[in-house]
Amino acid sequence: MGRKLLTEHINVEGIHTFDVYRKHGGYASVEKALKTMTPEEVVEEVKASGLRGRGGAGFPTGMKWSFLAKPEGKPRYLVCNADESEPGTFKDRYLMEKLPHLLIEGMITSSFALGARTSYIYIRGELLYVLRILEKAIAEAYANGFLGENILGSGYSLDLHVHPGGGAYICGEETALLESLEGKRGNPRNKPPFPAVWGLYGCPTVVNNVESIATVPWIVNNSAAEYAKIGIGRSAGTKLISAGGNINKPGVYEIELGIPVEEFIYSDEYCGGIWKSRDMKAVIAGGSSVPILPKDLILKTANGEDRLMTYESLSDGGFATGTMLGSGGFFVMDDQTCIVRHTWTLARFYHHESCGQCSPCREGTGWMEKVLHRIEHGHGHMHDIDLLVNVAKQIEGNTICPLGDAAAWPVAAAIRHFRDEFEWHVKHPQAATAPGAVFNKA
Ligand code: L3W
Ligand code: SF4
Repeated sequence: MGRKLLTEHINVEGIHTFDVYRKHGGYASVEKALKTMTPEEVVEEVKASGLRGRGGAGFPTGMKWSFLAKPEGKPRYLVCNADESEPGTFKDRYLMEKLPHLLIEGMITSSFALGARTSYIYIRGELLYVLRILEKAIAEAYANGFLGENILGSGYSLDLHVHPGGGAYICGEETALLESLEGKRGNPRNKPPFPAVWGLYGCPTVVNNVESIATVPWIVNNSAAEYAKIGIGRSAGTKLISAGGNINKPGVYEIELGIPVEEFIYSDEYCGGIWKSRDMKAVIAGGSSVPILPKDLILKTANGEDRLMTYESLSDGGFATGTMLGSGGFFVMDDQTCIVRHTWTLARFYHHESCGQCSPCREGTGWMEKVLHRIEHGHGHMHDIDLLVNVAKQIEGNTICPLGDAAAWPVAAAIRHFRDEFEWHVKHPQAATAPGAVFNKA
């Protein structure tokens, strides 16, 4: 059994309540940090742990914290990005629903480290029931002296608010989130300046994912050195993986970074293999925004070694032969899955969610969706396949925020690895559009 740093107590009855959480060691990091450490020492500890952002980009958390500007007379903010909307990703929802106090504890300890006096959890609007759970837990934390004025007599004060989004995927992008939190339309800003310099209301702000913040208590309680021992190299610690698709045991798993992908998919401790004893066709390893890989490439790296569940191993060889750990949305497809239909569905999603600010994304996502629709529905031409590759290339790297890349990569990767499936749809429109029809190489 791998180590569980976040989810060790997740199934304890009543763990969502303050009393039970406290009995299981909850809020110890707040006591330790506020009573025995300086904010700078907490930042240094997180930096030394090697923790990387768990929202998708994997940016070192402690480094982001140390970039936070400290101008005279301006407040600093910590904002938790709980706008989990990435298709295939549902680990933050699980964590907040089951362990709301873990996130609140992480918010207090992290806010102390950053010198924030007001902090926010921006939660996906559709997760209204989780918002209620968090609000109740926050009220308990206030009632027990862990939030509000002069926490534990330390002289440090913090107010924590939960704010629901309005249902737009783009508000998971950190600067769109900040715009939305300010009450405006959630349009991403140009970066730089990064939020660490110009964030909420023009003030220095750290935006961190739920899982990243929930990891801070363990690091403060057990030390950076202990955390860095878990995992492999620059992929330290554990990671929550949302496992879905055609597997026997879908769910959220906390894994030690570094286990082989094959073990994750086929062992009974995790996904339990492919359902109905079918063969595996492909995997999206890090949420819908990352390149899809066929079976042989998800199990082995470009050098023929076992591919591991780490940031480095999953991206080995670049996008030609690798993918990304991303947000940890691990989606497995069996041999009965139609890649063309799957790609069209994703393209439809990104087109719908594009905010429309930049033309390569606004127009390009629409074109990709239309062309994929006609291939999937039996009206495609052979040149449409290269047209898709071309449009994806025009989007990639030419947009304000990563949504453009996120829309382009899955299309480009699907064609790179499954071109024969797209060609089959064009050559055999009637067969391809028959209900349940799937191209099968064999
Ligand atoms: C200060 C600098 N701060 C970078 C900060 C930056 C941000 C973080 C990472 O996209 C990815 C995206 C999705 N001074 C800095 C600096 N920072 N340089 O570091 O920044 P960046 O631009 O690499 O990424 P991002 O904009 O945060 C996130 C991918 O994640 N993804 C999406 C997941 C979606 C969810 C969801 O629904 N909630 O998780 C999945 O793979 O495509 O590539 O904080 O400010 N010099
Ligand atoms: Fe909006 Fe797309 Fe441009 Fe991002 S890339 S700012 S979603 S139009």
